[in-house]
Amino acid sequence: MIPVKTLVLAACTAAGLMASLPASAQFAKPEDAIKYRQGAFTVMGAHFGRIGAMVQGRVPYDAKAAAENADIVAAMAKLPWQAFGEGTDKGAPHRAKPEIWREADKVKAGADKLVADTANLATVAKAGNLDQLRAAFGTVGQSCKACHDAYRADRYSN
Ligand code: ASC
Repeated sequence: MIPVKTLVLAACTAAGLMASLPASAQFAKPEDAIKYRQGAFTVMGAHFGRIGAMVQGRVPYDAKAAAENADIVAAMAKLPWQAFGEGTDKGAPHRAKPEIWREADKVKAGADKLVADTANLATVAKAGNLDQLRAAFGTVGQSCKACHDAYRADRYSN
């Protein structure tokens, strides 16, 4: 048996090393990166969709709920990009086209635009005006779509 103290020390050392690595390297294996970015997109989409239901009149406008959802969207928008590192095109089924690893500048520009647009969505949502929220929602939706059109495949890889 390995003493618990040794295990704890090893775990802390590993965690410390991970923390000092660049964000792109903070995944033990490609599958972890793929699941991480898919998780961020899934959560982002779920909360963006709740705002969509309000701006499209499918559920009543609730300013507080909209602001909470927008904060989550803005937080999630920052996360997926670090998980598209080299070697993360294989390891689990996904829908990222190979171009995403070849067009780093364009992808970065799209990611930066999404981060800016979702930050604006969160700011606007706090102001409590449905028409402004609808406009900011539309801008974010265009950002989502631009990258999906360019970089999201119709089918999952395997
Ligand atoms: C959503 C969602 C997306 C975007 C996109 C906008 O609600 O889940 O991926 O909007 O469809 O074009």
